[in-house]
Amino acid sequence: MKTFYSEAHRGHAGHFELAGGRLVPCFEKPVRAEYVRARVEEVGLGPVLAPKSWSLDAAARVHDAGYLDFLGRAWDMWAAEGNHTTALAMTWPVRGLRNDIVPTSIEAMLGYYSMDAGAGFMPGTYAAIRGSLDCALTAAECVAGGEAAAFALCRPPGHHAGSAFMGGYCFINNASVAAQWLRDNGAARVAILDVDYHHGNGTQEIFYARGDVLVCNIHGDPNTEYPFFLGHVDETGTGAGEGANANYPLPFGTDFESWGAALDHACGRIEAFGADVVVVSLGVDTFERDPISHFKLTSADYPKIGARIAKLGRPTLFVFEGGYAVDEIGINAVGVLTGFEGR
Ligand code: SP5
Ligand code: ZN
Repeated sequence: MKTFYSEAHRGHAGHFELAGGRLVPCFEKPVRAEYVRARVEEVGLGPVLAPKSWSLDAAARVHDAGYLDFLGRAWDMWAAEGNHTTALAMTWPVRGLRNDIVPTSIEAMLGYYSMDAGAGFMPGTYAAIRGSLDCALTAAECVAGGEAAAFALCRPPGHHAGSAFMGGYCFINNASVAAQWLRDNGAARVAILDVDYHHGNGTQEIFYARGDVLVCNIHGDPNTEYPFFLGHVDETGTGAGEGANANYPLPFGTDFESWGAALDHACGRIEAFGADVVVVSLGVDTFERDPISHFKLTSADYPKIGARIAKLGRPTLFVFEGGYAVDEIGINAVGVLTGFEGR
């Protein structure tokens, strides 16, 4: 299968993030995409191609216009105030504060348009966001054009980004934009299967009231794991979307036996739904040695994930999300893809 990769991701290189009350080096760093790309080449998965350039029209189908505008201006506004390092939010409009007035200063806008302090802006961040989006859309176009599968090697990732907020290293929800683009270009029913360790709260929010896009998430139990405030089993969709959202929260220490049973169940849902195309939010932070996660999948398990998804027999778009055990990230992510191809 083809891989789409944009060099622009390299300019999104934050220095630090807040974790455990300290500033620590960013887990989400450029070398992640480089290792995955190197592994794609090493195993001969297929060509690694630069994506086409896309306008924001497709993104605007799932994201708020003011939010997209903010993404394009955030770094310049931050730098204009004399800042030189990562732009991070620190104040949020939680319960009891007003969120009906879009603020005008960069410090306020960072909080207004984010769910946490986990998505920082650097000078090259916006170009990286656009390059990541371009990868998702160009790969979606391949799948819509009749290819069995394509891999969008997106960085930054996307699944925590909601219609009007960033967070968890994510800015534009690449998988959601691609899913909507597939809906707008011939697919009547789309399934999103999110196998990243963290619940894809942004994806769930975007499609929660929609019956034409099934969202299935297998993830760490939100009672104890980021993003904490979404991802419980009782979230099954609303209105026309009732029954079109499925969450599989699993406890710390989950191994492939239990994780694979959840995957099997989710695949059953996708079959019953009758998806025309499957979008996989492919995070590999389920790995036993991931530095920020608590599942116990091994490198030998990833090809089995791909093989199970292939059994669905549907055109499949893989969109890269998380995974922070940098040494193994290529083996694990590409393991899913080679497993899908049956080799
Ligand atoms: C796309 C994706 O996987 N985003 C994940 C965002 C996770 N943000 C919370 C990170 C918490 C890190 N805790 C570090 C503990 C290290 N011992
Ligand atoms: Zn994750």
